[in-house]
Amino acid sequence: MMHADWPQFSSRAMLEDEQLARLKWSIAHTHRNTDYYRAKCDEAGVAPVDLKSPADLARFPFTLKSDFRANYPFGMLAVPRETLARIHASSGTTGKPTIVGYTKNDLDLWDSLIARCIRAAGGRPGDVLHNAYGYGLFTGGLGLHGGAERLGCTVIPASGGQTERQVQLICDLKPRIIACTPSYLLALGEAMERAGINPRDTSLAIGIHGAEPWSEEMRSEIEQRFGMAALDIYGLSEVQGPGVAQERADARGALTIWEDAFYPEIVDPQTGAVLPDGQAGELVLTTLKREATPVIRYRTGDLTRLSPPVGELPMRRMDRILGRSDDMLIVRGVNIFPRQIEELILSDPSMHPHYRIDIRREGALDELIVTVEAEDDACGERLHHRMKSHYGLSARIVVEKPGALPRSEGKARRVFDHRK
Ligand code: DLL
Repeated sequence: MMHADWPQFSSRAMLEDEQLARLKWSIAHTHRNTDYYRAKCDEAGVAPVDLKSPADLARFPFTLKSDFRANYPFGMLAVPRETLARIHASSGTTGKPTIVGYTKNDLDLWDSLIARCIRAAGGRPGDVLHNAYGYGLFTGGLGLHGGAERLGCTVIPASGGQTERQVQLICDLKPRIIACTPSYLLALGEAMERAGINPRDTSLAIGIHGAEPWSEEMRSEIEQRFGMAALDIYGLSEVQGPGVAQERADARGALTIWEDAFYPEIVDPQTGAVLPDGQAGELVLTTLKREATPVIRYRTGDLTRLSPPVGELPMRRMDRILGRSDDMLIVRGVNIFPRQIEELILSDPSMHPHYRIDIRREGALDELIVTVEAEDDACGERLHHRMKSHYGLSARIVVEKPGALPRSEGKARRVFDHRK
């Protein structure tokens, strides 16, 4: 079934024509209406007329998270403040939040992209969608909400928290779709089990999960435990919020980037050089349609790889996020992403899917401590061994009783680097 928000591009060439026109518009709009980006362009000696093909984009300066901070609160706006319909903000770890603005058109675009995401995940008009992403300044709640209404779903705006009550609502209102972080879904599953409900017996058939990294092993765990399809949704506040890319039910394993709204590049995280499709690096995004806070070549910090379109849509795909360039842990000279540790934990059925990673400096040496949950201690030795043989890392494994680690209501915080 076709939906009005579904991409209308029948060929790659048609999409690329549209992208080039949109790139020209977005660069000119940002250059004309923001001081910070015009100054960056002047310094780099480029102007909007220099963009003749998408390859020319590489000559334009990057936009960084620090630009949002330096221009707090309204310096990133390319439209008069009076024309904003809404503001979202991401808290960030230090200092001032990142402010993102939306005009009415930006909200309309966002709704249509989220409607596509839900459609691509297998949702359809008339479905009940339980939305447990946090409502408020975070983009997850209101972002999914608007798009779900746009598609014609019945939305339950549950937000995060009050987990027992959410379980009750799920049992009574029988949603077919649930949207929340993968870690909060696990917390909901445990609450169901505590209430004597097998998550497989609920009405849930589709999960739309993102906002934090989650491994393929975590996906299998969720799909088995809930007896539903769990699909990946990606996005970030600076560029819009959720709905930049979505894993389609008919093309699992990578996420389709809505390339008519966002132009993706992959760059070497160290040098910033553009890498060819297929090579892993940092995702850089340029907004093609956003009015209020357009961004040109925004450095997401997220590591992935672009792959060719598959199936009916001519849009490229990206691998599920491996991690962030600033998430990578360097422990005694070994580079490792938290997600790689998660893979080992989740592939051992005796360990529960909750963990915490601590890194401390003891004298001159880094100590890596991985805390897991299991019924008995024996798995600790196994994990220690596998950490050593897979990654050459000797970790101290602490085995706690199930339920000992705190559960998240939104984005899980699992890594604590005490060296910083
Ligand atoms: O997390 C937007 C969002 C809401 C995405 C709901 C999906 C669902 P921020 O709070 O700005 O925005 O955080 C953005 O979260 O740069 C990634 O590092 C991470 N992230 C988001 N989606 C995924 C995903 C929202 N599917 C940051 N897989 C991004 C891995 C993700 N990491």
